[in-house]
Amino acid sequence: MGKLLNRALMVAGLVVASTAAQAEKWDMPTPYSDQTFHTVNIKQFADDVRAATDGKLDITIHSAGSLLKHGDIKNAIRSELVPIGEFFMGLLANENPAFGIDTLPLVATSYEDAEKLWAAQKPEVEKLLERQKLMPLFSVPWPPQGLYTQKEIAKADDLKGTKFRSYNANLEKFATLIGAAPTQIEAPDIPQAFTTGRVEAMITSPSTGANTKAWDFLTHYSPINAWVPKNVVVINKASFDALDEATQKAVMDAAAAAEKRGWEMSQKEATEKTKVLGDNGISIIEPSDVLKTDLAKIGAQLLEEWQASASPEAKTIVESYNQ
Ligand code: PCA
Repeated sequence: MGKLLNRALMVAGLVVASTAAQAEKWDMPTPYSDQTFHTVNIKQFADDVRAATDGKLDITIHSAGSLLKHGDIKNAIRSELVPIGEFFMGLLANENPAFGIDTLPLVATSYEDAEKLWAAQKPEVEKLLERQKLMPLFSVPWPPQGLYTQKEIAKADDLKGTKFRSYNANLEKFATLIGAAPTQIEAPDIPQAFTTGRVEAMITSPSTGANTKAWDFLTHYSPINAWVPKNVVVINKASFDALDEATQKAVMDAAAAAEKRGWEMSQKEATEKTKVLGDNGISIIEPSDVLKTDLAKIGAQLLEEWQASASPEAKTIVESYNQ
């Protein structure tokens, strides 16, 4: 809008209308529901950007896969169908193992390790995404992943033959190695998949268990803390470059705050949501030594297979993580 016209509008008292006309409106898809702490966090991110830019950049969150299917979000950002979005980083494990290293059993099982792993992973993820003209803005972990079942599991063999809900390639391999039958199901579809009998066990966080009301269809939870996977918020580089400098700074500042806040929220969730599971009648059972040993063996086997097919980027991550 021309300066003169702008001035005329101001004089006419139409400043609000003129600001609204200049506002950049962005749609931001996420596969996860509104109650999910990641979604609460990105809504705060959008609010922060809106406040810092006086409404010039107005980001609308579309939750639970309502705008785009999980598997389509990354490519939609790439083609600028949407400028920004959130997804499960390990969903790209098939594209490059570097994206899925945080979904390997027993590599990083605590928040401390997860933070170290992200520090090692981030430069490689940045490089890989840059080739697609994408930029990671921030990444937030889910609470450590636990085992949900319809009976008590004393050893890995007890899972043989179970129909197992999966969310990415590494979890699928894990389920196959324990002799279960994996099926890929998105988080919002979990309740229906269980009630219709498509699946009967899963590995996910206390957050997703509580958000999907796991007590309606599951009886046992075992905090095996197998891995600490992450979501990532990715932006299209051209969309970002098209913003003026002050707006770019607002986005980067809000992203840094969201990453910090998200890690804190995740840690709080781990305790709070485990309690919610128990309060709603799920038996929370510490894994037996036998089960732990079984899982460690399967984890080692998976890691070996993974290393045999690891990309140069993935190898770099492992080396820098192990240092
Ligand atoms: N919840 C998501 C990803 C990992 C998690 O804890 C899910 O189950 O799909």
